[in-house]
Amino acid sequence: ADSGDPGALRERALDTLVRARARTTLLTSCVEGPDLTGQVSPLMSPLVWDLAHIGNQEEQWLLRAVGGQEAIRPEIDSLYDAFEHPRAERPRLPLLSPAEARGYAADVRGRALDVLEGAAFHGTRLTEAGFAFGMIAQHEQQHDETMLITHQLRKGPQALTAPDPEPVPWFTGPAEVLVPGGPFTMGTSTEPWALDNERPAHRREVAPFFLDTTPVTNGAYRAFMDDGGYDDPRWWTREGWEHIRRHSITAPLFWRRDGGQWLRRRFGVTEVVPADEPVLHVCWYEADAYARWAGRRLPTEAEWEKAARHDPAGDRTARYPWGDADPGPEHANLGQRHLRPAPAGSYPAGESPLGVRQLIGDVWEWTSSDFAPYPGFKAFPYKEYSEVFFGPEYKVLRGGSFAVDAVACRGTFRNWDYPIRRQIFSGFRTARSAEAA
Ligand code: AVJ
Ligand code: FE
Repeated sequence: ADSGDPGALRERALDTLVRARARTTLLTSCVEGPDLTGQVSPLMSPLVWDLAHIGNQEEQWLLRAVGGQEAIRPEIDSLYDAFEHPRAERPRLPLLSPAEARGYAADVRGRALDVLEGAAFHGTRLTEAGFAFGMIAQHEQQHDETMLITHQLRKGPQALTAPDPEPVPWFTGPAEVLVPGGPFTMGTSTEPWALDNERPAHRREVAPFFLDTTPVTNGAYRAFMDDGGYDDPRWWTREGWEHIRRHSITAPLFWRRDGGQWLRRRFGVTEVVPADEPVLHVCWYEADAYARWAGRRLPTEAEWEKAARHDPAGDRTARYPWGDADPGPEHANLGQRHLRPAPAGSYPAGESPLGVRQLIGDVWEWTSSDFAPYPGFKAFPYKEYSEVFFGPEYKVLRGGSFAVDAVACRGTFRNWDYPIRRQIFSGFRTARSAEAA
């Protein structure tokens, strides 16, 4: 974790901002022309919108709020305000061109690094431990993940490459792990760059339950499909059933049947669906239906976090399943190092004290929980990050995916989306309550 040493904080902030910008640059320079300015789906922004929005958020928080500077181009704020313009209408706005957007983001970054140079890391909540710099690096990385989703949706030849994760032997450990009941500490009041919805730390009672050791694999999901899972209303909620019928959904997004096998399109390349990989691109309704078919259920958000952070030996709650160390390549598949999840059972060094694997990285995991504030929640620094989304229409996802950078991934980190969404890098694992003996 961070020391309070300003030199170390400055270096960490700089390193994190530089890493984010390298990824943004990669994602916005491997395609050109209409692939930057056009729209692949009404669900997504043109890549050039994300790029200038990243710069605009950085300008608002690091230059204006922290640095006390005047707006560079106040007239563009509204173009890049996510609430003023829904994604579907963004390609028709008078957006900055790719060259202008690059120039603007680079200009803002240059000035932001000057602000960082002279920043104090205490005094206000925004600057305490470099919070604003961490928040802006997380914001950029979140948009980098969004842009990677846009790349996955894009038709056309491959533009991105990355090495595959290490192959591992088929996982033969126990299918599930018993998480003992009792209270644990959920959320955080001490993680310096944790966002508002992760706060404050509070005690949560969780009844004993069993949790899958690994995320549900494509092979396991195929068994549900082959058993007629998509044709049997018993497994689906009413809304889920109506949704898959209306949209003729019969397989995860990007899958296509080819004779006896299933193929999927992955960043411009078609491949046979690998049986041992965590299932990806399923919506909450599909995850929930699979779990019911399997005689199980999705874990609650509190169950997920307890499995990821709580060590029953000593009643300790850690930052990550493996302890308090920042994520390294041995712990988890994060940061777009690979363009796919690693096989189920990978990363033994990242397992929890109870032996649960791949809670962090690989695939976002749907939970059964609605997105709601913790007791004592306070919106900070703006209501539009979390507060306006609280309510039953959003489901919580946990743990991050291969497309999430370590700066935006913690045992406490909360993501949310509509239960119909599946262009995101979403998978799941299942749970069951432990019966009282
Ligand atoms: C937390 C991923 C739901 O992408 O809508 C980006 C993150 N907030 N800019 C989103 C976010 C403002 C947010 N999610
Ligand atoms: Fe944003």
